[in-house]
Amino acid sequence: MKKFLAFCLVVMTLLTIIQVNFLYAQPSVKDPNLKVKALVNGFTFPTSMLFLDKNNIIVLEKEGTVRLVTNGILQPQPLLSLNVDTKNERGLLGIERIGDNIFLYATVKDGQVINRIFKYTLAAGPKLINQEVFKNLPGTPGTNHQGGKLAVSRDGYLYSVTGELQRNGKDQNIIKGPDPDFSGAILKTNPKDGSPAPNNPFKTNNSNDPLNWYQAYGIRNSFGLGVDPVTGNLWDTENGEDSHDEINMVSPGFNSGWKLVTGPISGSGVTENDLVNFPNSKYKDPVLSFVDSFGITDIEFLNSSKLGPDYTYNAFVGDYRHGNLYRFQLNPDRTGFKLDNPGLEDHVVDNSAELNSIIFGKGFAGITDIKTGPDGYLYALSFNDGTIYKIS
Ligand SMILES: [Ca+2]
Ligand SMILES: [Ca+2]
Ligand SMILES: [Ca+2]
Repeated sequence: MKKFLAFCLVVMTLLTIIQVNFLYAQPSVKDPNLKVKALVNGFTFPTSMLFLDKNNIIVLEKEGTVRLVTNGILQPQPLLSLNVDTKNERGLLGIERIGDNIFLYATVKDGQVINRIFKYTLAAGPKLINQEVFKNLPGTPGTNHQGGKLAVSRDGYLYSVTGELQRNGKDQNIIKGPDPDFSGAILKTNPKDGSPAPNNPFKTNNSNDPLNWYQAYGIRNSFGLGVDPVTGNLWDTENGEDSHDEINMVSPGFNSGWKLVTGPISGSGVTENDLVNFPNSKYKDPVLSFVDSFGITDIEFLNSSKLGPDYTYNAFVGDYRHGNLYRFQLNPDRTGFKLDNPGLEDHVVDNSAELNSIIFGKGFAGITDIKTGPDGYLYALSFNDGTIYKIS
């Protein structure tokens, strides 16, 4: 009987693999000089990845497992298994490295549900040791909009983003709402001790005031942070409620406008005076927004010339629902995109013709992370087929 059950399990696993391969077509890229191929698969709902060096990649699975890929092979033994809350968008979400420290962003239960940034020491093996609680962030009441992406500034500080969590405070541009509480915000933090980065835009007299850590607020939800390697500017992506996913350049003090504004403020029925305006804050329209909301996810600036001069330092953006990878060249001062495709002069993607004009690749099963690899090629992590794709 046991043998028969084991046999059934094998058959079911094989059927699942066949079904997954059948459901998700092989992705492709438009440029005939480039190709996309699966580097490694077998992940369960992967959310973020980190290249440790040219041989090792760490991949996070939403359910709390930290996986290691060595020389293209997924190692059976996980680096770590965290006990995380996985309801809806909660889970193990973001990873970054600063020097010998690895930071992980995860939703955990500690009395109540919170988002927590853990700090580890990266040891030989590789191994993650010396777990510390680096920062506690809110995780309720919303089970969606946890944020979770991490990024490293050019001057070595840690960026993190937490979504609005269905809160209604000053962070959400509700003037009479509760004071800032780390929701709907992008933070810039000293990786050594968790203190605010020294040049943050909102300095207050109360050292416990969350505003001390802020780079930006009025963020609805973000699945993407990216640092432009040429300028050091931080960019984010945000998801709209039922319209206007956004791509933004995040200057220090940026107010993205939620929950009074998504997309351009001109169509929102409010003015900048209706928003919560902290001293040194600045509302700005998105560099580009999408009338249709389909889950714009990660943003990466290709930090290499390996795909040819036309692609060097271009911005690549993924989405969840269509499985597309979009590509943008930047304007001369790199504060926005070169938008000469017909219909994009209004900085809004209104229809499928405009959308098609920015598609670089398609057929991915929900992109959650995009990275420049140590070899200079572009890598995309695909959520529903659990695969890392390489574009070369
Ligand atoms: Ca906005
Ligand atoms: Ca348009
Ligand atoms: Ca990324």
